[in-house]
Amino acid sequence: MSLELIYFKACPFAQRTLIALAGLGLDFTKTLINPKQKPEWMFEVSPSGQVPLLKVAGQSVLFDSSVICEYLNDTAKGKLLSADPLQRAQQRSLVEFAGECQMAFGGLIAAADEEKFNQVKASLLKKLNWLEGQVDAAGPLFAGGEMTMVDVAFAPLFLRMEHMQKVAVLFSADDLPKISRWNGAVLGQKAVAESIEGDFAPIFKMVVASRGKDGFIHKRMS
Ligand SMILES: N[C@@H](CCC(=O)N[C@@H](CS)C(=O)NCC(=O)O)C(=O)O
Repeated sequence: MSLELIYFKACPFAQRTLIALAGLGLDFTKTLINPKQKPEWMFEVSPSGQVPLLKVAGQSVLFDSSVICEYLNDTAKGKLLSADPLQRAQQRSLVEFAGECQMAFGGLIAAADEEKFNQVKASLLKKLNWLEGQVDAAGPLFAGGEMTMVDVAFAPLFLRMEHMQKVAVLFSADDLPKISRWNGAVLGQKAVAESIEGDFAPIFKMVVASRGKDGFIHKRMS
């Protein structure tokens, strides 16, 4: 069955699906869309006009990264999600939470000045402090040695946080030791590396220039 991923290069939600595809070893094709020139057909298959989209067997289209990742896992009979209903639901909750953290991170990029940046940072850190208590004590990944959907969902955020930390400190390894270790382990995963096309630094720069033009981070990067 053919799988075609429709995506934007800079989209963290699309990156989740790329990680799942690579991690599960599935064959697929990619169709890159320019977010400023979305083709008309996108709105026919996606009510929000958002990526990622997954076209299955050339006809059925799925939208929303968590749904796509779950479908990919089921199709490949993967182990990214637990077979136990309660554990699976807990993983799904964390995938949703990863989306909330990602949105908060978007607020850092958009922050107009340092005061706003610090406000958004405090709210993101509150979420990360809670998350710190959920991470497996032995690691290296969220729930131990095997990659799960929780790792897949947080990987795009960790990649972006790594680039943000080069211009504005969010937290140190002493503040969030388990997350810091987990972050490093996730970014070291082959599937995560494969989901990044070339150097991510210019992609991050482009996102900052477009979503946070003349804002606190944009000025620091220029
Ligand atoms: N909940 C969605 C969010 C997807 C999303 O926010 N996609 C953004 C790019 S990162 C998008 O397509 N934005 C274009 C738009 O809203 O017009 C998912 O997980 O797939």
